[in-house]
Amino acid sequence: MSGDRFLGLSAYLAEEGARVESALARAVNRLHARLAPDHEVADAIRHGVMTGGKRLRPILCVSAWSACGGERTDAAYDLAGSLEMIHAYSLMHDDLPCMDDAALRRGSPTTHRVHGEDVTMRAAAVLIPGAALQALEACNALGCPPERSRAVAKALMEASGAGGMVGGQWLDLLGEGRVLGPDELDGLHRRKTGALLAAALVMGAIAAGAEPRVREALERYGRCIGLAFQIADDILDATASAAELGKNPSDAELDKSTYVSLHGLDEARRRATSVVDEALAALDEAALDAPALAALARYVVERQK
Ligand code: GRG
Repeated sequence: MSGDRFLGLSAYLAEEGARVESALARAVNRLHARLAPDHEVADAIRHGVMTGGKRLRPILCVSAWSACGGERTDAAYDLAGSLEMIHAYSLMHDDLPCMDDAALRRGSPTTHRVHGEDVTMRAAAVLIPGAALQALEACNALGCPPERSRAVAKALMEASGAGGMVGGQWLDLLGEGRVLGPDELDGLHRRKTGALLAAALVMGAIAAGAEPRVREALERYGRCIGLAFQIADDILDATASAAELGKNPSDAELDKSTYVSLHGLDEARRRATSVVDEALAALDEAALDAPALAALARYVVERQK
């Protein structure tokens, strides 16, 4: 679906979501083939990757790839799926008793509640190199020159690692039971949630060979929607029930600082709107015909789960 055929966000999310699901099913099958004797781990991977989710990161990646002139082939969705594999591993680990000790995720029992802690830890670990390999193989299939493939894999691993998601999670765990300052909270979420969301845009742009000006604008867009996404998450956490969100426990129950606890509900809403405006301005700067990316920026703060 190219920019000029954009028929609204609901249709877009449904169509793109279905193609992401197919890519993830291919990814899980590839891992299963490699893991043949260890069925328990394979089943836990399937549970962690295939049980629901909005698939926002891969949809953003394919949207950026397409906005930069890439064709929506299966390989493009395989590339995008690598982000969801990292996201899925992080949620499987995040839900473990040694972290958030969650019983429910996406309206279903968490992976360790179904498959046990030890199996879940191993299954999630398989997804990390699996995602890096999948990103590289997808770049090859897309015909990317080697330096582009390397840059894509680097963007994925940097966003996932100590300077990104894992580092942010670490700060999050250290911050439990303590009131964080506004800069600390921004820094934590820039890493924990924002880095992977921004990488989704950057990976799509790099793979498509976008010029630096466009890539940088998409990265700025990604950072802004990363922040907007987290503020919206905190607002939902404070205003919706566990049943509506399909997850528990809430951040308040975990004694974590949030944008709502720090700034109040009205100011959190104002900030979310303001960073979405910044994201839309970044898109304008890039002069991309990308109605899907504009609609996704609004969706990030308007979503109900
Ligand atoms: C060893 C310190 C250490 C960390 C391991 C567990 C971990 C790595 C990272 C956790 C990162 C994490 C939980 C980030 C939260 C991201 C987030 C806001 C998740 C919800 O994302 P959605 O709304 O979820 O996109 P769906 O269900 O739609 O996929």
